[in-house]
Amino acid sequence: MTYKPQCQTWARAEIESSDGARPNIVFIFIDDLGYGDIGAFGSTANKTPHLDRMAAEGLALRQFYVSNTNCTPSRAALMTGTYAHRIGMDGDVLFPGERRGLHPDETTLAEVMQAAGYATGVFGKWHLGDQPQHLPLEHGFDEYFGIPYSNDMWPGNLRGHRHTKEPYTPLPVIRDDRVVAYVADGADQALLCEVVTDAAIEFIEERKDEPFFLYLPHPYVHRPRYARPEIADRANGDVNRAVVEEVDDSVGRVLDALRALDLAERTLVIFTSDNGGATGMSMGPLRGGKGGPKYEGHMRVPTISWWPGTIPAGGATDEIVTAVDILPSLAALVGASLPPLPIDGKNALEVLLGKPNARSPHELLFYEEEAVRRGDWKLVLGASGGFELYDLEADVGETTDLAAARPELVEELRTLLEEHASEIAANQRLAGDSQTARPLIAEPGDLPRLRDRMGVDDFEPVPERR
Ligand SMILES: [Ca+2]
Repeated sequence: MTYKPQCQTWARAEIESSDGARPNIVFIFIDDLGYGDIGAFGSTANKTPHLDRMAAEGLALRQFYVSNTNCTPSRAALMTGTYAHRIGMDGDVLFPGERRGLHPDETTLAEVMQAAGYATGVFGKWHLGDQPQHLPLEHGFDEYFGIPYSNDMWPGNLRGHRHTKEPYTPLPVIRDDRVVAYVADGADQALLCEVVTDAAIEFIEERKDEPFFLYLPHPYVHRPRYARPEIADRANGDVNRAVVEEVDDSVGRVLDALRALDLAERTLVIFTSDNGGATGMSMGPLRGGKGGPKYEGHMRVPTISWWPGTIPAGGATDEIVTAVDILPSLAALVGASLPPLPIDGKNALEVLLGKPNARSPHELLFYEEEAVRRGDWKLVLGASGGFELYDLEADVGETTDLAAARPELVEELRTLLEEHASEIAANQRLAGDSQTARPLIAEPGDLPRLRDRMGVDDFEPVPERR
């Protein structure tokens, strides 16, 4: 990998759509999907024709990394272009009624887009704080529909709250800033992919005449997994496969909606996952999965960018792009200002758009504060409890630890990692803190079940086999 300095913001004329309009942006963020779970990234188990077509018409980013190995910090980094640790959003995920949330002084990608005149909508799982001051409408989104945190934080989780062991309060479904329904059971869980897709498409249709930023963070394929019978049947009863294929359906519906409205050539769509695959998912050739030491499978995620007429069809790149680069890259795309507080991401727009000879803006890649990559060399605080050294060019599966053979390189990379951790520790900012925090709903009360709100009849969902 050759290092080149970050490119400057592009002149507006270079990034306009062919008809001169500013491009729309759609960012699809799957929960816990692994590197090897879609056909375009080598899956033979899952049928993902829409994602395969998206890759055939767009660009596969084979070395795209999220910044963290679980939901809350990964989303915080994506939304702010800043390492989660720097802004108090690292560590464990947020739980219902928690005081912590994204600080109001942080600038989100949605606020960047809003300031540039974009309509903004988020449909799906937020997970950056469930208190009123932490919800999406307080962070730059005009519209929101979805669940405020993970779908396993509900009374159906009989183990209770991970820390307090208390039973969970009902899982709310929120429209804008109001709770409008709740996820009552497995049947409601089985509708979560479709319901957020419906809301996203409605947003596209309503906002088709203005530039829009659509963020679609799917609650799927996070456990628990349930499927409607017809979708489970299509996947031979394999619910892990069924939920991936339903995500593929969702992508197909979104791209079809853009085509039908004649917006395909003026819309950049990016598809990726928030962290490595959870149990039942595949990392392909990579080691690891959700959580745990920072092996490639924990943080390298299947990523596709698509913009017919602008991104050349059928390409692939091995240039490194990270989730914190999305904010500055999209700000450059639309000619927006960067946040006033320092961010960590760099402009990787040329790589995202598949420009010939585009280069990664990263000389070093940090995997939280536990691993660092320079070129193809990677030092990781591994499962052994000590530092392990891998040559990713020869050994992408991180099977052969070369630390003992290259002590001087280990020391050099370790120093870089320590400097990185020290710099963040010296420049930390606070998370938001709600002193009146409590769960959004204590009981369902008069709220409808999700399927009642959607007008769907009762059905028997198919659960994941344990
Ligand atoms: Ca996740």
